Amino acid sequence: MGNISSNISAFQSLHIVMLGLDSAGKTTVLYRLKFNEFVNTVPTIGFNTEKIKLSNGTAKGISCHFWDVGGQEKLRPLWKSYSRCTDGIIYVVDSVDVDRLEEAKTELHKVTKFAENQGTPLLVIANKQDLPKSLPVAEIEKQLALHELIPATTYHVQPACAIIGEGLTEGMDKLYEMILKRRKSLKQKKKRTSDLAGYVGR
Ligand code: G3D
Ligand code: MG
Repeated sequence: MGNISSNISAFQSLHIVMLGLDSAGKTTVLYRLKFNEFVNTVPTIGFNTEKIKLSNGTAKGISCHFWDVGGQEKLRPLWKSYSRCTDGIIYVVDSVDVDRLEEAKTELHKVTKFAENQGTPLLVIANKQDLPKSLPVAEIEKQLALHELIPATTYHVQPACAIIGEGLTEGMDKLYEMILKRRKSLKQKKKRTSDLAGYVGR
């Protein structure tokens, strides 16, 4: 891990966008990560943005610049520009809102298909696991058809309860791990291309 993590300096921020249908719990996740406590939210009109130094897990000390974009239908056209060329995408799902899982799936697949997002690591947060009727992670994964995402997408599904913060450290650690792996493989690819160019140029 030592070699890989040295690729992200203490002065560099990861750029992370948080998407998901309205009321999934995105803003609750954001402020839970920032203040380590529950903050009562109001529906997001536009976006919230916060720079947060992660305080737990293997990603502890890593700075992240989060963009939490409103999930109401009229705001979803904004998702394309906010998710462009980010280091990671967090997609928050309300695990109880069974009626809107199909809609959540459609919107997620749309986002991962944008050319600039291909290969961007994806953390799906199966939120509200504290509620009695919440669907288990395997069911969320199935209903969102994550196995049908374009092959370049690496993803992890994390059960969570944003209100008490359960699952968020594990989720961020997984996302960080996927981001490091991607950076490493992009670096290797670049090196191979330049080695090849050098060889051909001889
Ligand atoms: P959004 O930013 O995705 O639109 P919010 O969602 O963060 O504003 O949350 C929407 C509602 O879901 C809020 O309740 C919030 O407290 C609740 N919520 C968020 N995470 C959880 C969770 O893990 N468990 C439970 N039970 N509720 C959660 P209100 O009542 O303010 O609408
Ligand atoms: Mg919000």
